[in-house]
Amino acid sequence: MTAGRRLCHSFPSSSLCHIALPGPACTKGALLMRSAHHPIQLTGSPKVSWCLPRHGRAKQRRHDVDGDDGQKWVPRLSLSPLTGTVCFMEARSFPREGEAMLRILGKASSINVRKVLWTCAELDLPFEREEWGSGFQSTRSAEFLALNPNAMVPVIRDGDFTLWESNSIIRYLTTRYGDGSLYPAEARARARVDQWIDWQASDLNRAWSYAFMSLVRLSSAHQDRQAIEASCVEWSRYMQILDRQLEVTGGYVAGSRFSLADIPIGLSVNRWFHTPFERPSLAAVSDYYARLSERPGFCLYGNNGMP
Ligand SMILES: N[C@@H](CCC(=O)N[C@@H](CS)C(=O)NCC(=O)O)C(=O)O
Repeated sequence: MTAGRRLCHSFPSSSLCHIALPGPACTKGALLMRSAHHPIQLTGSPKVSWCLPRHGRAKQRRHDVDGDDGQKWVPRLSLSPLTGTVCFMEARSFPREGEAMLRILGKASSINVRKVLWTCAELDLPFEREEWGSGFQSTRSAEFLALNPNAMVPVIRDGDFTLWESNSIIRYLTTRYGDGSLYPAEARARARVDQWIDWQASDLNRAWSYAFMSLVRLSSAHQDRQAIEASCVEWSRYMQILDRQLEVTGGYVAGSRFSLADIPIGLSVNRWFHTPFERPSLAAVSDYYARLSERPGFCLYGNNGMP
């Protein structure tokens, strides 16, 4: 899927909004609507019109739009975090008929692939997934190594653009397809999100590595008792840092609202709860896990029984 032109409309206070899609523009597009307190009317060429109920809440509906110039458009509505009403809308072109959809290469059991899958769910981004990695197609094949010389999943192919490294992929997808709410553009807000994403990939990941390989993967190369103990102690120490952060925000890792950082961190918390060892009790982490479990994307790809 490739991004095309964007139309953006803000309408903070009007009670009836008219959005003109560029015409002739729509063919088999989808109108993706979330909840709204104001009626919204979309008009396009050919004419598209649609109204949301005044008191609609947390609804998500798709409507096909037919057009005639080979382009698809996806209007999106965003809600104001303060009022809960629609405050912003953008329409984005889908690829032309016959263009490739986003491809994700990697097995669904991989924590790094699951970061990408959950991000797509948060973005309502359609994708095709192919099974690559141990147990499936080999990442050591010439075909795969040409995409990622590290022989690791995930890899994405977005049209003619190939990218590896899970955290770079989720940043790319939210930058290209998001509306700024998951991955803010403002420098300090973005840096705060990046800080936790990088912390997960470096310190936290390194801390759990030996214990996870031993206790979950049952690797014969990871059975040294002292090394397991040391890894568990270090992992717990980092989780206490996370617990203190969550006590401060009272919500999510980078602040009071869900952000891109919650995807790698949420998957890590899921791993913490699914690894069999004596964990210290961390109240804020437990509350956070419950909060994340209300999100459909996390239920599908995070808290789905896999460590
Ligand atoms: N830093 C990489 C690490 C990727 C990674 O470790 N992938 C594992 C699966 S979680 C892998 O590809 N293992 C080899 C295999 O399954 O064949 C990323 O974040 O994308």
